[in-house]
Amino acid sequence: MKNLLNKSSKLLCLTLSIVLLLLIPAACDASPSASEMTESTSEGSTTLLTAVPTLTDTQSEESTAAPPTPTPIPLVLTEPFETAPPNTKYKPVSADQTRAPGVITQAEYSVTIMTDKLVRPWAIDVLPDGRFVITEKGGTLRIMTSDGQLSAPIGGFPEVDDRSQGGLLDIAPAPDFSSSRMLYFTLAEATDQGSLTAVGRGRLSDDETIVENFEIVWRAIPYYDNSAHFGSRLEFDGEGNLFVTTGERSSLATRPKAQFLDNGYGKVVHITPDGDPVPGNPFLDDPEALPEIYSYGHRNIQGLAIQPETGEIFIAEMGPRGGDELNIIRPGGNYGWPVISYGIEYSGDPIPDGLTVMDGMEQPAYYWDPVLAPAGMTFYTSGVIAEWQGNLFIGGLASQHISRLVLSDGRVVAEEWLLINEGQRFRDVCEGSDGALYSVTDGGRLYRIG
Ligand SMILES: [Ca+2]
Repeated sequence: MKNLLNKSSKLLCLTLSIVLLLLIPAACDASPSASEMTESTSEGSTTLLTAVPTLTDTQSEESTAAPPTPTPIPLVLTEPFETAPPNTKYKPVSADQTRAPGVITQAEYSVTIMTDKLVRPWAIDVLPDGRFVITEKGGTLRIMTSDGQLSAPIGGFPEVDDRSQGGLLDIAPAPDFSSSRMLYFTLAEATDQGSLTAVGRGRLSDDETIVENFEIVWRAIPYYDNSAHFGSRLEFDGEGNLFVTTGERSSLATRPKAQFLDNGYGKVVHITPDGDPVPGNPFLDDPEALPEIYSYGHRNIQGLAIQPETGEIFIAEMGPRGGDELNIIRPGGNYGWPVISYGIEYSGDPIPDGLTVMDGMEQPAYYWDPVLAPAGMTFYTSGVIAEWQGNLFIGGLASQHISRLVLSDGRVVAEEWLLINEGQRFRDVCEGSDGALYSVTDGGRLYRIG
């Protein structure tokens, strides 16, 4: 293992032109007690490994104990991290919609490369026992222990289209994994008719050498023969159903389908574990619509995270040249693509009429220009690094850093860039049971940050 100290704090402090102190109540509702949070900034992580409750522990605590008093977390704000000129001349609808003030983590943390032996990893998640499950794009699963021991590749999947942006994609252990051993995946299913984004599931065998009885439960129809914009992410909501994200398959022929409800392209869908529409879905009464659809008008969604306290659904989607978006998903919402966008074509042409706002279409909560190329993301819930609590961490591909977003009432109040000197495309981020962040990169690395 290679140990790297985070030096970005020092570098950025030199560039501080303005230091503001903003007091924001910590999102403490489902977090460790205020005293645990205070301890966590001054004590070693070894002690805290056992002090930090899991989300389940916390939720059960909530039912018996009074909510902890919110602790003010001072944010040291700086100039925005982004200094490059934007690709477009578009203006945000509000000043906080892009280029938020910079913020710098005050707590000390270390950055460790746990392994560099992964082969095109795409997603990382955590099992109830704290071990990590990691998908590899070519169609294999790996398991890693908290001390970095990596399993052999685990198979059992159908043929995936792993060209370009396809492959075995996201993973989510079933909420009852401890008893069922069921794992859920998204993948680019390869067939003679072309490929599509699919949701499948299988059981991790008792000896952990294969995913057994794999079956596909949902397909983002129709099939199409290319290898781009599959999305996708999936995550269980609080009721045991799945939110799943897709992409619009990139070509000029398929792009308009994001605006129509008769197909699975450029959508957030809400399905049961069997792949059926969830009762209450917004388009159940529309005979023209796929009943699984929850929101539409998306381009290519590779980031999904459900806010653990409010249940709000946050997604990050790839924009074209400029115009990467952070969206908070409203049932039935039209998120605009390809009618409105804060980006332009790679050629420099507008998309298609240079519109960024339209009645009946949702505005992004936040956008990036130039792009981050946002991939997997997670909310940080632990109290180990108290100032990160409630923040959203997003892996950046083109940008080659991890973006930390500080949120307040659904708005981005500050953004920090982490791991800016690693030269890695950060594909997914998750929170470990030890309260550290873990991230896999296209280069095959798994980082521990905490
Ligand atoms: Ca949009």
